[in-house]
Amino acid sequence: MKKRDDLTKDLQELPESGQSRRRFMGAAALAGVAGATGLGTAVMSREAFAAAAEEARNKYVIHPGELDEYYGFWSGGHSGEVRVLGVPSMRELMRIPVFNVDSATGWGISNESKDVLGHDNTHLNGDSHHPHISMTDGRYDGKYLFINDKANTRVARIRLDIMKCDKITTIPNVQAIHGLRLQKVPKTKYVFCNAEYVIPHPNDGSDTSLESSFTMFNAVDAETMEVAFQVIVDGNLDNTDADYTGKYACSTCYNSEKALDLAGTMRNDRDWAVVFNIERIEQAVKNGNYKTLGDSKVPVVDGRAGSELTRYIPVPKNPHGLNTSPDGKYFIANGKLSPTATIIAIDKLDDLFDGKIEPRDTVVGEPELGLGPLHTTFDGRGNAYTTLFIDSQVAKWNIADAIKHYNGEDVNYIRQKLDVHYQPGHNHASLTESRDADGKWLVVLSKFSKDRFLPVGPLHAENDQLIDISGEEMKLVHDGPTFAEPHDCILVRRDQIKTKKIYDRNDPFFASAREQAEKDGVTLEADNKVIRDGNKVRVYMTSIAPQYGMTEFKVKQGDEVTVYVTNLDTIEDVTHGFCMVNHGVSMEVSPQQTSSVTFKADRPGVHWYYCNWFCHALHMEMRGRMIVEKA
Ligand code: K7E
Ligand code: CUA
Ligand code: CA
Repeated sequence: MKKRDDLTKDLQELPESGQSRRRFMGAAALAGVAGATGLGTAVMSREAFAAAAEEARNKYVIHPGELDEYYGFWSGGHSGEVRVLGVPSMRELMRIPVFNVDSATGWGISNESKDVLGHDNTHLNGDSHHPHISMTDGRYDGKYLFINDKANTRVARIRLDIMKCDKITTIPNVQAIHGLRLQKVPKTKYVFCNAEYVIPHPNDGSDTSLESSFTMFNAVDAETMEVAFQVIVDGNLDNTDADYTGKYACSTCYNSEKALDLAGTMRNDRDWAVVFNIERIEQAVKNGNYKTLGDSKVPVVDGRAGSELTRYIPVPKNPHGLNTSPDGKYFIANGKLSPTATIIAIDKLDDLFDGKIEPRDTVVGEPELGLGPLHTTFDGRGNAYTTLFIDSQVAKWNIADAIKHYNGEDVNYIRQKLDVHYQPGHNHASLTESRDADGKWLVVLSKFSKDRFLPVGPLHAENDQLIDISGEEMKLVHDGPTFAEPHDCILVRRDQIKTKKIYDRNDPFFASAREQAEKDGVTLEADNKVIRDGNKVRVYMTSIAPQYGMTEFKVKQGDEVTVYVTNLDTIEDVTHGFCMVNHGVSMEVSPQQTSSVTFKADRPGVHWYYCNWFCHALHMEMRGRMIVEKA
């Protein structure tokens, strides 16, 4: 095998001389389409360049009034949210607040969002990394999107029909949920998620030693959002993915050393990928072969070395991403500190669990790709695309050829390396996590943008790049700045998502408001009433553009006031808001939605409320007064 440096030089399709890297980058978005011939030649005529640019534009520009072919769901990293983009235009369509507080929609402020987040409001932040869409028989079914919160050890579910978060579960007994993937077959019964850090058990300060510390692999029931089981593992856990039989999930571990310091985490030449036998785990739980930890009732099984529930496959140093190929054949563990990716054959796992072969016998390839392989994605045509963090490149390689090479054949499995800008984390090809992987678009989430956009101070945007992978060559067609910090995204065909245009009046999202109204003898859709219940006051009002059903209501100083607003408009897009001035109160009320918010009326006098979603020519006039009588 050639030395890595030679390989890289051979495969660099970009000339190192002739034009400066800086100048190249400026032209890259347009010139990408010119491919090897155009770019590889130092001189390209102005006409050829313009023609290439025009071709590129027509391919990815969605003209005004046209719709994108794909929905993209982006994690928002430590912004705590999820973003919806159209692909290939890369235009942001919506933001879905999840673990964060959002002033516009009132997420974290309204009662309906607090029902989801928890009314104690203990956390205002989150760190969402991995958005994944529920599946039936290995295909996106468009029902839910699940996402992890590393910051506060949670998993959230978003209903894709209304694009709102409807459930959040805190995973007990562990810290920092990172890798998250879904069972693909026969359907998404479980949300698999990795807790990254080891903690002592019990974690009550009595013992902080590493000997009593471990972490766990977790399965959350996708419908109930309750934790179905937890599996104790050796080492730690990073990323995960599931197979296409429903039987196995696999996670990477970068800290087999269980080290506390950086150098320690790099001590071993190999860490591992741990494979979970879901059937056996379910059986163990059914047979009562589990324990519980602390106050939690979640069944905990032991999957440490020697267990029949897991197998540990050694892979090179500090692996990161773990990706299942869409043909269902392989788990691919990305090397990070090793320039390799490890190809694990899923059809050998039965034998591994039956003790017929050794863990490394499941490895059928270990291609050398470049420096810092983090995540791999697929085009459904047998090629894989791996981000190289340190090299700032995406390596396109052929899986079958990598396997041949591993078996001693003299074949070159690298198809192309493309510069990205800069330091890519995840990449994601259209429909890649499903049987429908269609190999059209590749999104690369670059962690650094440096000089790609107008400077905005020391804090930089990141750079999400769009690459056309429909042909033989990868072609960069778009740069898009994003705010902190999308780790991952998922692209689904637009017909795989069916959204509601207006709310259904029986939507469970505001069922608690309906229940309370029924107890108060109030009809949400018709009544404008103030109900007093001790020092609790419930104000029910309707809204039709551009008016609230009530332009004034009276309460007493010290009352706890809950305002319910029901939007009677039935016209798509006519959303109202409710903002109580100087009370930190704001919320969205979309057509046919009921929203509510609770606050303290602690200051006597006049307090204006107004509609803060532009709804009508007389939107400014949509307002009213809360009169607070002195106690
Ligand atoms: Cu690589 Cu959290 Cu998926 Cu970031 S993880 S990049
Ligand atoms: Cu209603 Cu603005
Ligand atoms: Ca390690």
